[in-house]
Amino acid sequence: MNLEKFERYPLTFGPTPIEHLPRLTETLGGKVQIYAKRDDCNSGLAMGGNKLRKLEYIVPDAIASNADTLVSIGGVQSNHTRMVAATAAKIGMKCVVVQESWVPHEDAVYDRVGNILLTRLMGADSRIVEDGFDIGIRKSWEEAIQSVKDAGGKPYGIPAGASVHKYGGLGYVGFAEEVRAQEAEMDTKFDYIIVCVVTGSTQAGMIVGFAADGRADKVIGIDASGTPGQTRDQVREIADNTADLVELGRKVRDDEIVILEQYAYPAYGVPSTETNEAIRLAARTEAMITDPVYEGKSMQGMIDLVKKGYFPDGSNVLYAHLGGAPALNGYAYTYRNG
Ligand code: 5PA
Repeated sequence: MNLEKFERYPLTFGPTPIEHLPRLTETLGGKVQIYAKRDDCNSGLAMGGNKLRKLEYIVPDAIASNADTLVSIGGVQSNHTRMVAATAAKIGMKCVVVQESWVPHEDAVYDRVGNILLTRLMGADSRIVEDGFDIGIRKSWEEAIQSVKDAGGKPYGIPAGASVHKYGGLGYVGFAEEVRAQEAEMDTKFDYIIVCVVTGSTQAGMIVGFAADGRADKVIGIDASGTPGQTRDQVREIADNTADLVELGRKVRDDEIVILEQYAYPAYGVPSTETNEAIRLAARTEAMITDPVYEGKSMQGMIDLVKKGYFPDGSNVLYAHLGGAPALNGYAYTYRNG
């Protein structure tokens, strides 16, 4: 495998810490050891998160294209558009982000706080549109790219979650290499990796990265999209493209793409009672903050799998914490009593 041949523009602090979660481990029975890899603490750029690993491999291409404006897309409380706005500010480009109405929200300040507040603060031109949830290539995004051209600018398009971008999967190949190095240092091996999946490049990158030592099928994707067929297809496409790029030397097998669909209910961006219980448990045992859209659902999935005995006794489970806490502000009413 060859990741080193790709240029990387540093946006993160470096390798993210792996920490043991002893109180969560004990609360869930103590038979499975739970650890977290803290990609939510990966950078000083506007609270960081998983998108920065991806964008590190995309920025050199954006700079080489002579673009002056990054153009991307997400929901109103998108973490990804916050990270694109941060990256644009950091590299001295302009930024246009389309914020689609992906979530049927109830909170009065949903479109003013959290991610979108930070995005606006960093100077991005944030455009709210009515279109509903869809992880694919969107007309609203293509129109935004065209609008930059019409105004005489040079756009560089980054699709939702930086996922179907040609280099979108590389960052999380790097995650797998980082975990292997940390395992050697810690003298610990992780038997399973838990990851939230929506637009797909985080898990697809991990699958390719962990395929290198034969454990891609131990990357357990917890779907939070509620459209798992489309997410799975996108993971497959990105994994194939990324495997070619880094010269994995073989195709990713179907059984190496593990996505559990049963935790995304009732809908993308809407937490269930069980999601909220998982968010509270992680907060109250480890002060580890997860959000109702993404990480709360993967936390819910991991907790349920531990309780059901999915992981054999003695397993070490690594929860990939991908960020996303700013969105909690858009759910102030839901959590008004904690
Ligand atoms: C997101 C995505 P993928 O999209 O790479 O599958 O990652 C899922 C994910 N955790 C997991 C957090 C905190 C995330 O932000 N967020 C999107 C966004 O617009 O923010 C791309 C959907």
